[in-house]
Amino acid sequence: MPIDATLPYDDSNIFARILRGELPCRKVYEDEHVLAFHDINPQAPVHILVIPKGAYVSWDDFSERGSDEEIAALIRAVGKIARDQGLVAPGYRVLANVGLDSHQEIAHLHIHIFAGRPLGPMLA
Ligand code: DGP
Repeated sequence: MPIDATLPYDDSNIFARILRGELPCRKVYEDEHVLAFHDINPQAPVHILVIPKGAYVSWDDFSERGSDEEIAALIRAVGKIARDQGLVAPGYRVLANVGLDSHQEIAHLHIHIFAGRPLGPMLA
């Protein structure tokens, strides 16, 4: 079920549980502000989720309340992960769903990195 991105942060969501170590993940990258791991239901040969360690519902919430340091860390991490995974030359897609119409399902900001096959034109 898609979530309403205007609701307050609820730390019972799956990614908060992964951050607390209560659920496993296949980790790709971690630093002070960021964790990245493979998506459990990949939509492409490479499908990585990059999340801030701070408690943010969505890109909207993060862009408003996140510190400049956290925002820089997340954006730099996405670029670094893509470079480290060798995705720049073949190409990759970065996507963040926000709220109901986008079908955001987990109420903790996550950036999708898709790669590993031609991804086709952007969805409307
Ligand atoms: P979105 O629709 O943007 O909220 O994407 C949520 C993604 O999260 C979806 O691609 C599947 C993934 N996902 C859901 N539950 C888990 C989980 O427990 N572990 C991992 N690694 N990914 C999950």
